[in-house]
Amino acid sequence: PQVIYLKDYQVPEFLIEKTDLRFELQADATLVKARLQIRRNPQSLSKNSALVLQGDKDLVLCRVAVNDQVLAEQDYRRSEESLSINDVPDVFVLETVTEIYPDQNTALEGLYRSDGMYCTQCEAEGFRRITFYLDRPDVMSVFTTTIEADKAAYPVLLSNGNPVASGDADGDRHWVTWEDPFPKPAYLFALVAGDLAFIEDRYVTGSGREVTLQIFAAEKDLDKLDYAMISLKKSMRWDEEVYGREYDLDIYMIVAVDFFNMGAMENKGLNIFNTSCVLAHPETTTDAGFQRVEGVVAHEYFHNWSGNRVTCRDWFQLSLKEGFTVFRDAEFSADMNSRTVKRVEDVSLLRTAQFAEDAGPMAHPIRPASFIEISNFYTMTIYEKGAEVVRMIHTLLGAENFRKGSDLYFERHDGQAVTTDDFVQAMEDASGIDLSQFRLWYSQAGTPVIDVSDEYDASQQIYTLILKQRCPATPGQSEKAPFHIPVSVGLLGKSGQDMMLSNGETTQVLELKEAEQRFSFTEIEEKPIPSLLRSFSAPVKLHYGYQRDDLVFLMSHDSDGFNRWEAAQKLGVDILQELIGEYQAGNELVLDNRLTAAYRAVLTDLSLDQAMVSKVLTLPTEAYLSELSDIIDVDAIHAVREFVIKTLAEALSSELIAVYDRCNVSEKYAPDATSIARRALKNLALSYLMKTGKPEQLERALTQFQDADNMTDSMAALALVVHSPYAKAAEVILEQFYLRWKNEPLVVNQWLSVQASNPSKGALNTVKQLMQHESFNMRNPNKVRSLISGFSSLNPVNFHAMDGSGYRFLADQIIELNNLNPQIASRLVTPLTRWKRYPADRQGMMREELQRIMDSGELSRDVFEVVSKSLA
Ligand code: B3K
Ligand code: ZN
Repeated sequence: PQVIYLKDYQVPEFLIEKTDLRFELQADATLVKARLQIRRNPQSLSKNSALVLQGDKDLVLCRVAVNDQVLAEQDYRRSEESLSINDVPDVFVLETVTEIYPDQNTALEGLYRSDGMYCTQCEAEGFRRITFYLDRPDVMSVFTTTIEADKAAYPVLLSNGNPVASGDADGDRHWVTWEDPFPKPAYLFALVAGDLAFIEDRYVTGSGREVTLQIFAAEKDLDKLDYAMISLKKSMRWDEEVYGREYDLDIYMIVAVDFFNMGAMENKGLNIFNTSCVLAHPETTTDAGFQRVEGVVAHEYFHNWSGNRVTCRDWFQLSLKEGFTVFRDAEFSADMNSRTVKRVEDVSLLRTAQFAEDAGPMAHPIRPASFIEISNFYTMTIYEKGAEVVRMIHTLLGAENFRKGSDLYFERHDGQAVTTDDFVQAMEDASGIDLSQFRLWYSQAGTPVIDVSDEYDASQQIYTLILKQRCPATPGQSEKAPFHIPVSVGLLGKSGQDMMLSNGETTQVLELKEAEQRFSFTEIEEKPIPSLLRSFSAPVKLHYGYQRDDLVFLMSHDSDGFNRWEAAQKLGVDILQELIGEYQAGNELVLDNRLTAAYRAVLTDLSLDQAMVSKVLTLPTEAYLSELSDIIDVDAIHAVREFVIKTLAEALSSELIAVYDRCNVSEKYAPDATSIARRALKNLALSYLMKTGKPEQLERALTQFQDADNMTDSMAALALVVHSPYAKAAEVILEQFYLRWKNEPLVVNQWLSVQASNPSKGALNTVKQLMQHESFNMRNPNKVRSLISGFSSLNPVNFHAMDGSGYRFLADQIIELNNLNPQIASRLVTPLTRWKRYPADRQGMMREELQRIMDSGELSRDVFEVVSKSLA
C-alpha cells in the first residue's frame, strides 16, 4: 500500500461547482446518477489535461458522458481506485451512472443497509464507494439529491439541506428532492431511507429564525429520544452564548442506526448517530449513557461551525475540526454538569489511552505527516490530545482573547477548507500573542515529561521552582525541540491557605519554553507546598517528589478541585506501586494506613462536593497503573489493587454502609449532576462492600438489583455480582437480566460486556460461547465492541493469560473481521500494538499473533498499516 504525505499536498486540479445526485433504491442494487458541473481550478499549476476521479473497485460504471456526449471505452480509463478521462474542457458537465450494492456492504462505509434502512457514512473517504467523485475535503460543492424508493418499505427519504420537492412514481414508488445551499465536501453528504418514526420540536435562534428539529429512530425506540432533543436545544443555545454561532438551515435532523462504525457523524443538516449515542431512557440507559448522549449530540451539533462551515483542507488537518470540537463539547458538558468531574474523566482517559498511544508504534503528532489509511487516524491523539492543545491556547490567551480568536477564525474562513495553522494564526492575530514555538505541539509526537524541583530561601523569602522538560523519541522523531507549555501553579502555606502570588492572584500560569527554566516567587513567608499543573493545564507527565503526607495535605486543602483528586491519585499510585514491588518480591502486603485515614476523612466529610467524592475514592485504575509501568506486570497490578480495595473495605465498612444508606434514596430517576453523583457514590460504596466477601453484602447487591428502577443501579449491581466469586448467584441474575432485556440491543450489549470483562478464570470460554449466542452478530460493530473489545481491553488478566489463549483469540477475530469490516478490525489490533510494554514471554506471543495476522492473506489497508507498524 501507498504512503500519503502531507508535504505532497497540491490544490485540486478541478473543482465541482454543483453536484446533482439521483438515487434509485432497488431491492438488489442501487443506481446512482450523478451530474457534476466541473471547472478547472484557476489556482492549480498543473497542466494535466486529464480528470481523475476517485471510485471504489466495486462500483459498476454503466454510463459516462461529458457535455451530454456519451464516452466510448477508449475515452476513459478505469483502474482499481479511479476513473480517468482524457482531454476534458475547462468547463463541462460530467454525467455518470453507477450501480452499487448496499446489501453486500459489510464495511459500513458508503451506502449500506442496516436493519432494513439505508444509510450512509462518507467520512473520510466513503463517498467514493457511492459514485465517482473528487473525494477530498477541499473540493466543496452545492448538492441537490433526489431519492426514489418503494413507498411502503421506505416512507422516509432524507438527505442534507431542505426538502424542495416530492412526488409519487410508478410501481408504488415515491421520491423526494433535497437541496443543501451550503457548499460542502463529499464527506458531509448523507442519505437515509427507511420506515422510521420521529419526534419533532422547534428552536428559535438568537436572531429569531425558526428551526425544525427532528430525531428519527425505529418505532420501538420512539420513547428514548427526548433526552437527545433536550441536549440538542441546550447545545444550540450554548453555542450562541459562548461562541456567538447560530444554526444556519431551516431543519436539523438526527437519525439513529444500530450498525455504525463509530459514535456519530456530523453530516450537514442530517446527523447520523449510533443508537448508543442518541437513545436514552432511565430503564435502559445508565448515567454514563445519558452523559454520552448529551456530549455526542453537542459534539456533532458544534461541528456545524467547527468542521462544516469551516472544514479541513486535507485529512492531515483532521484535528482542526476534531480537537477544537472536542474542546467545545467538553466545555459544554462542564457547564451543564460538574466541571471538575468532567475534567477528571477526560484526563483519566487521556492519561491511559492517549499516553499509551503516544508511547506505542502508532504514535503521531496531532497533525500527522503521513498515513496509509486515514481511518486509522481517528485517534485519541487527534481528538483528545488535539482538544488539550486547543485548551492550552485558551489558557495562554485567556477566555476573552480566545473568543476574539475564534470569531476571527470563523469570519476569515467561513466557507473554506483550511489548515490547523490557519486556526493558530487567527488566535495569534486576534490576541497579539506569539504562538510560534507553541506550533510544535502540532508537529511533534510524544508526551512531554516535566521534572520539577524546588528551593526555598528563607532569608530572602524567595521560593523557586525549577522545571526541566524532555520528550521521549517516537517513530520517525528521535530528537524533539522544547515545547511551549503552560504550567498552572499555586502555593499552599502550612495552614492550607493559598498564598498570594506576584500576579496578584492565587494561581499563576508559568510559561515553560526552555529545556530547563527557573521560576521565582517573592515575598513567600514560609516554605510552601506547591500545587502543580492545576486543572491539568498541559498534556504532560509531571514529576515532583511529594511526600505521602504532602499528598494527604493537598487532598484536603488544595483550592483546585482537580488537584485535590490528583493528590489522591498520586497517593494511590505511590502506595500501589510500592506494594506491586513487594508482591513481586514475594513479601507480605501491608497497606499504609495513611490511605485508610485519608479515605475515612473523605467518606465522613459531608461538606465535600459529593460529585467528587466517588472520584477521589476510586483507586488509580489497572489501565493507568499499567501505563505508568515500564514493564507491565498484569497479574501483580490486579492482585495488589484487589488487595488494597479489600483492605480498605474491611477497615471502612461501617462508614461505607452509612454512605450507602444515605445515598440509597428512592426518588424519580433524573440524569442531573446531583443525582448522578449520589448514584455514583452509592455504587462505589457497594463495590467496596462487596469485596469484604461478607454474605450480607451480596444480599445488599442482589436487593439493589431486584429493586432498581433505573439501569445505573441495576447494571452496577449486576457487574459487581458477576465479577465476584459468587458464580451461582451471578448465573441466576444474568439469565434473569437477559430474559427481561433481550429485545433491547443496547442493554444486551452491556450484558455481553459485563461477562467479557469478568476477571475470574474462564472468561475466555464464556466469550467464545457468547459469540454463538443469538444476541451476537459479528457484522454489528456495537456487538463486536461489547464482547470482543470488552474482553481484550477491559479484562487484562484474562487477555494476557500466560498460555497465549487471549492473544490467539483476538488475532482470530481480527483475521475474520479484516474481510468484513476493516475499520473495526483495525481498531481491535490496539492491545497487541502495546507488546513492547510486557515481559519477554508475553512480548513473544503477542508478536507471533501480529505476524500471524500479517501472513493471513490479503490485508485491508487499515489492518496492514497498524500491524506492519507494530512489527517494525
Ligand atoms: N467526524 C466523525 C468521525 C468520522 C470517522 C470516520 N472513520 C465523528 C465525529 O468526530 O464527530
Ligand atoms: Zn468530531
